[in-house]
Amino acid sequence: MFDAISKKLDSVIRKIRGTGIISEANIEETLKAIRMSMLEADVNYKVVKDFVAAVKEKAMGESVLNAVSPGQQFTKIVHDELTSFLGEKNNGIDTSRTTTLIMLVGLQGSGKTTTAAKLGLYLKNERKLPRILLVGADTYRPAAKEQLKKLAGMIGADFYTEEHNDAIKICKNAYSLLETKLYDIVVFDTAGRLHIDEDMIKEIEIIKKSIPMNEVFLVADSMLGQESVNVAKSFNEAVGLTGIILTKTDGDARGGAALSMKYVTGVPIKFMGTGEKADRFELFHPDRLASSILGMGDIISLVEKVQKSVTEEEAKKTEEKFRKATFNLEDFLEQMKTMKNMGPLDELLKMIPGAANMGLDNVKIDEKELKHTEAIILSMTPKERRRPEILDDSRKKRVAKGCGLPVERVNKLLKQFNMSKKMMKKMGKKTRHGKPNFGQMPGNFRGF
Ligand SMILES: Nc1nc2c(ncn2[C@@H]2O[C@H](COP(=O)(O)OP(=O)(O)OP(=O)(O)O)[C@@H](O)[C@H]2O)c(=O)[nH]1
Ligand SMILES: [Mg+2]
Repeated sequence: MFDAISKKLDSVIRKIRGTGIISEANIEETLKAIRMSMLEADVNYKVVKDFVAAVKEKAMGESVLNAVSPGQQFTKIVHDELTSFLGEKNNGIDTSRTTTLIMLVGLQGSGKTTTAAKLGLYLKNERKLPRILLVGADTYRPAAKEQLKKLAGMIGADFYTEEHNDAIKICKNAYSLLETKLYDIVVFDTAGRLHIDEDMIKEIEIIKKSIPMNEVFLVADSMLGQESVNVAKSFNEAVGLTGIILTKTDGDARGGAALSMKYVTGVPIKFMGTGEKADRFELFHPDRLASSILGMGDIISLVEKVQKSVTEEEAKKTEEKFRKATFNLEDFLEQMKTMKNMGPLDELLKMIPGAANMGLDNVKIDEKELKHTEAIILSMTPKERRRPEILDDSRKKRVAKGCGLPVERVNKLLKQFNMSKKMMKKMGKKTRHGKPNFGQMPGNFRGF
């Protein structure tokens, strides 16, 4: 859903990021392009206005730093503003209490009942909180309680409701169950209306006052468009929201309107629904979205993936080797093995910043090539692997024969190795100035 806004802003920012000199004219031009692309992505017009004004003010007011290019500096300003637009890093929900009480509110059909089950399943799996109670407090729609009961059964949660129309009483009685039974999570599913009306607001106001809710989440349909900002505002003023859950992000909404809710209300977007099934539910990552919008690739995911396959200590050792230029073919081989454990290379490539830009996102890495590289290195003596420079013509011939590949292939590998060694050394140095620490990544993608 956020692809459209990401692509549009990315192309605008990319243009200016590489710019060495920034004049008032090209700032104006870029701001205009930002404004257009945000409006096209359905971002609320007032939000766009504020956003652009804030970027402009900072861009004009900041003195030029020597260490980075003006384009980079400008990108940083946009990134900061984007973070305040989308929100800071998000952990979803604090579940450190004995019992976490969560109330879901929202318009009719926004996805509250489905989300009650999704949230339960998520907390059960991700937080290892097995004792879940879902409370059916929608007394307006006839089939609502039955729907929730079924979902509760599906996710292995308990269900509570009463056969009358007093939603407040149902919630209070459900809460008093806690005196005798321990639950980790209680989710209260409330009724929705087509439009925000007084009765509905009053009901959820009283429920909220009667029970010490830890979270009040607005469940908002991302297809709602521009109206979503007003909806979020009204609910927030009435009951004080602690978070927003965006549903139906798998649809074709442009996303901008939904994202505007956070900027207008200050209430963070916590989770998003990505499909009808109970497991189609994820934490919302504003920081990752901001990075991907600015074409930085899903660098955090990449780093996490790398961290899983390689310990910090190993990474440090590798980096040290790069810096001291003692990195040899044995390390190269080790590195390759680590990379193999990280999954398909083309998937990793997609996550590298700017990969799409370089046309790398569709590159299929030939696993056969990798095997050849491995075969060549394995045909070398340990001494040759440690000191590739001793490989003269006759040694190369021997290696080629040993692995059954032409000498040219051996030469190609050595050339690649030398190039990547040089490049990694350069990147390792940049680390000292606080630039991206690519040196810590064990995979030398470009080397193959
Ligand atoms: N594709 C998709 N469908 C969803 C998602 N979340 C909910 N739905 C669907 O949206 C419809 C409405 O969901 P409900 O959970 O019944 O919505 P509600 O807010 O409880 O509705 P009321 O109780 O009538 O106010 C159902 O058909 C759900 O399957 C989502 O993330 N993606
Ligand atoms: Mg419902």
